Amino acid sequence: MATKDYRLLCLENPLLDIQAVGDEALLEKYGLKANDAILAEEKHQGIFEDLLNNYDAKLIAGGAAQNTARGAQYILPPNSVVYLGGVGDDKYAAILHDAVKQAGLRVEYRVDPKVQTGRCGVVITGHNRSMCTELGAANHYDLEHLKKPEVWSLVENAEAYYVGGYHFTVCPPAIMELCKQAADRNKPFILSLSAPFICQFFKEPLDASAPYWDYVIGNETEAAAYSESHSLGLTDVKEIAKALANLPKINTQRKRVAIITQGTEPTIVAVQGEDAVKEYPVHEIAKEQICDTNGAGDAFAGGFCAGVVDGKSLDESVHLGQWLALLSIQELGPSYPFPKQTP
Ligand code: 26A
Repeated sequence: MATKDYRLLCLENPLLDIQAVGDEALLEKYGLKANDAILAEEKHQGIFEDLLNNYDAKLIAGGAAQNTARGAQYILPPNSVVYLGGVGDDKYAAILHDAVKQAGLRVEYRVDPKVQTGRCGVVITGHNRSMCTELGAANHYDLEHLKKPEVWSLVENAEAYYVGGYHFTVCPPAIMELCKQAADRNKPFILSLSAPFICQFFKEPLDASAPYWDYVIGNETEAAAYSESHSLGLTDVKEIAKALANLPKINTQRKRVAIITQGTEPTIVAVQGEDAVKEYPVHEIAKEQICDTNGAGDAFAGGFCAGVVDGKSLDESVHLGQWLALLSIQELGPSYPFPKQTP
């Protein structure tokens, strides 16, 4: 039976990844940690050219939630996912358009002709990835775009929302609009914590949205950053997941679920009001089969969202997430294999 189109609506920052295999010296030159995500400062400005000129960098469609949106669309029937964010009018935006077209993802970009499309320098060292982002036009996403009739009708039509926490640096009011849409109409709202710095430095808008989270997804470092920035005094990932699941909630028709991924370690899932925390071991894969881990977490979220939108059980949704993450780490950057594989 045909279902409704564009059931999942995603919002965040469309970026072009400039990704290369780097080394200690490169990380040191720009003061980067091996595994991190940060906003570019003055001292990082040269990194994009450096990666392109000296490290044979590849240009790959990125932006965390855009990767998730492509991932969910990879699994769901055609015309299931729509993605919102801000881009410029340049060759980088053209690359993004090509990538989302190939993925069958509908995008409604706010185009700012005066600002460059956002870039993310990705330095791969072993199984780590260090990301340094200059948001550019992505930083200019605004409520006005969200409220345009043709965009707002997509918001109203959607049956689930996915927001990447990175968007708290850009337009919290747009996030809150989606939160309220979800709660008012009992639709699931899914949030990714995205990066430790969001929990640390964007605590206020993050916390304002928390009562609306039906699902909150993060990894172990984000969970730890959340615990620390919120003075929970917890270090055990399971305990942090439980605390997240049991934060106050506005829509009481859905129990909140907190999902924490931990790379090759089991995925942790806590459900509001339930004492037991579940662990889902990840499927093993030979080290040689891993290309890089850039986008693994986004892929997990993509598979998981596809499950939620499709009415799958929590167990099945977690498995879909793990399955898609496994496919993604075998590709260059946050990508999925074509021709398509099926779960
Ligand atoms: C605001 N920041 C820092 C960001 C990002 C980001 N996406 C949105 N906003 N910093 C890195 N990324 C994306 O994360 C993906 C991997 O999870 C990168 O573009 C990369 O594709």
